Amino acid sequence: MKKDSEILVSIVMGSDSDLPVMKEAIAILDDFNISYEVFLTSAHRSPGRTAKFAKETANRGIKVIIAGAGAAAHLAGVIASQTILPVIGVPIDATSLNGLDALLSTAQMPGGVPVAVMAIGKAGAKNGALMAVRILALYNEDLREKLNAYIKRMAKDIEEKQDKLEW
Ligand code: RP5
Repeated sequence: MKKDSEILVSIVMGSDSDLPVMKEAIAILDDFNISYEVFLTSAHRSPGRTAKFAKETANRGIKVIIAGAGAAAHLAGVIASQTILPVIGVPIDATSLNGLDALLSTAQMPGGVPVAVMAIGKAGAKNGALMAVRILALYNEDLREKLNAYIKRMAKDIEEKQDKLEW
């Protein structure tokens, strides 16, 4: 268990059913060796716990929050309304609307309370973590090098796939 002062990113989820999607974010933070916590709270089912978490994050040394939620997803927005930390929202495809509900609920914030919204589902969770890495890399040379290496590796992967492509 990491001490609070060592945790840079908080991954928050509205339900344990969001974990399979949010594992994409966890994998990226592991890759970049960034310390994180995973916190379960719901804007609707546990509003008091969510408010307490949001108000305490900045004082705990957390730098970025990634909030994943599905359905009428208010988690990222409610957290953003109670902290000055950057909040990245990940809409999760949890209902028969396939995440469109969560996308709109997360993105359509009123002016004054920003949430950086990613794509629906696993790509969004992965990009949420990569966005957190980019924010942290602003003040960290080592992370900048890792990010550049990650981007080069993606391009190389495409070239290698081209070489193996059969049609
Ligand atoms: C949201 O409702 C959660 O973030 C989850 O995506 C969705 C469904 O939750 P469960 O009914 O699976 O717990 O608040």
